[in-house]
Amino acid sequence: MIIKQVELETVCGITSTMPENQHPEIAFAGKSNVGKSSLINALMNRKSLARTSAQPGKTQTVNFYNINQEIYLVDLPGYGYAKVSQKEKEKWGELIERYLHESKQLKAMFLLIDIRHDPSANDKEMYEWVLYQGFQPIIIATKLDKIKRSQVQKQIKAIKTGLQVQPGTLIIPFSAETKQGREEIWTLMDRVIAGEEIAPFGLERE
Ligand SMILES: Nc1nc2c(ncn2[C@@H]2O[C@H](COP(=O)(O)OP(=O)(O)OP(=O)(O)O)[C@@H](O)[C@H]2O)c(=O)[nH]1
Ligand SMILES: [Mg+2]
Repeated sequence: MIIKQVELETVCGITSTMPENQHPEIAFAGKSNVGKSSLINALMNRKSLARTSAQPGKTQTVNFYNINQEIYLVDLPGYGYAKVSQKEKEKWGELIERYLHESKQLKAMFLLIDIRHDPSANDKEMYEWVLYQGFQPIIIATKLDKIKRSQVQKQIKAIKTGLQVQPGTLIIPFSAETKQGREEIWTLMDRVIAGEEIAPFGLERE
């Protein structure tokens, strides 16, 4: 896709009503600090439209980025950030859950996992929960520039094993620094825009 126009169109907090968008949505989930907002910037060719931070817990709302009036990238709050209260964690969890339940345009979910680390219990929970919601998430292994090339296959295997991914699950290594993986992710998103299912659905959506 040639990006002509991008805009942060809607920001939803815990008390907001979700928008009833008319174009396909693609959502990005993952633990705090994994690189969701950085990936969204890279996909949009913007340096800082999606706010990023070295401090975890930067994105605390569901943010809808409209590209060319054709597609929405949806930046979700991160989970698993130790420093917020249990109550706050529950609120963010509810926000993500409400988005997944209420969106009528959500066509694909990307789940981001830091390529340097084995998936956490929270990652596993999120993966299973997304499956349960009827999506087979595409995994993006982030921060590819932070490991040696010789470690990549081993870490991808660790992610596969750690999450116990469904057969056929795509895992795409990506770096927001070098932009490696960007084209592959856009190819998938273009197929979503064209109305194709980009991953086999393990379960029917409710
Ligand atoms: N080296 C490197 N750093 C990255 C990469 N992606 C993100 N970062 C850094 O990791 C930190 C967190 O990135 P964000 O994009 O804000 O992460 P997030 O998942 O949106 O975090 P929350 O909004 O807190 O959930 C920032 O300091 C980024 O610059 C990457 O591919 N390579
Ligand atoms: Mg963020």
